[in-house]
Amino acid sequence: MKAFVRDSGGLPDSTLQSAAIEARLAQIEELLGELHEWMRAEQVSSLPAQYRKLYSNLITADFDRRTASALVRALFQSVGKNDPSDEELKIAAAHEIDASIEKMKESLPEVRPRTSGQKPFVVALVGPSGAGKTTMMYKLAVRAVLNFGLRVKIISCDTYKIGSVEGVQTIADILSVPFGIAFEPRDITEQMLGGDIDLVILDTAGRSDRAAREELSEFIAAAGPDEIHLVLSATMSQRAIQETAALFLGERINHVTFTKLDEAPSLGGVISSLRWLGLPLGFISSGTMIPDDLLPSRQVPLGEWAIEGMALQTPDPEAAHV
Ligand SMILES: Nc1nc2c(ncn2[C@@H]2O[C@H](COP(=O)(O)OP(=O)(O)OP(=O)(O)O)[C@@H](O)[C@H]2O)c(=O)[nH]1
Ligand SMILES: [Mg+2]
Repeated sequence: MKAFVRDSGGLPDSTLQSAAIEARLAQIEELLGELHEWMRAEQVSSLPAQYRKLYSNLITADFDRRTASALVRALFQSVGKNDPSDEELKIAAAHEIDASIEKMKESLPEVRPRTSGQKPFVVALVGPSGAGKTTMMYKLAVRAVLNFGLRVKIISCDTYKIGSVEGVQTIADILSVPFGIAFEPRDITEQMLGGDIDLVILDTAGRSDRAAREELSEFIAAAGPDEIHLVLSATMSQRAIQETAALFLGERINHVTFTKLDEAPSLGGVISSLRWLGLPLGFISSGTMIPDDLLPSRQVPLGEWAIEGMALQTPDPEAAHV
């Protein structure tokens, strides 16, 4: 037996030592995390009762502790001396939440008509499966046509699922929006040729295995998007948002667009994750009506919805759903 080998599993001393150091570091990290939590809780526990109540309401609404504590302390700094009523505090909290979130300046109104040979403005949608990308593509297309008079083409590079191509064909026909299907990245370039398209909305497949992500990068490179939205569902847990976002952050993402706000029991997770992702909120989708259930983030009173609950729209009986 060699001198440096111990009985325990036959591992060299250096390996055992670094494993021990790693375990110790993990312990210290955990302790520091707990200490931070405790300090945050202490900072909140010294505040007047109405702020503590607001803090626990935010936690119940799925805000993470860091965000809830930061919001409540900022509120106390700004309105504390006025001794606000519960109602005033709620309104101030809604404002504070909105002010703490970056919201995108919508680019569709700024898209100019293209002349022959000019590349269209390209908006790409990426994200996990079932997040609502394809639905968002239709909504954005109809919004761009109806509100801004743009000549739009939708291009789908999701050719994996049975029926997905036929689905796009059918819905694009119903909505009277030209469409293209890209089986390979180079198809995208061909689909964008011609001077009669101002805006392309690119839908991608919601697969997240490594091969699929590499392929996604190739599609994105071929499309050269002006804007990439990471589409996430507001019903996802913060942990799922964190892990999913990590998978897609290799792409040059500009905005996070949230769907299914109508199905989310609370919005604390959406707001907290926007803060730690550090990306501006793009669009909001709150149902399947086209295009009514789509709002650019600057028109969304997210703070009010988070505090008071969302006012659901009265459904338009004439509206198309997807
Ligand atoms: N309630 C609700 N349902 C939505 C919303 N957006 C999309 N959906 C529904 O969610 C389901 C999935 O939407 P898709 O648009 O197909 O999702 P996707 O991201 O394209 O999914 P993959 O193509 O599988 O990656 C569909 O049944 C949509 O009707 C929304 O804002 N609210
Ligand atoms: Mg899809």
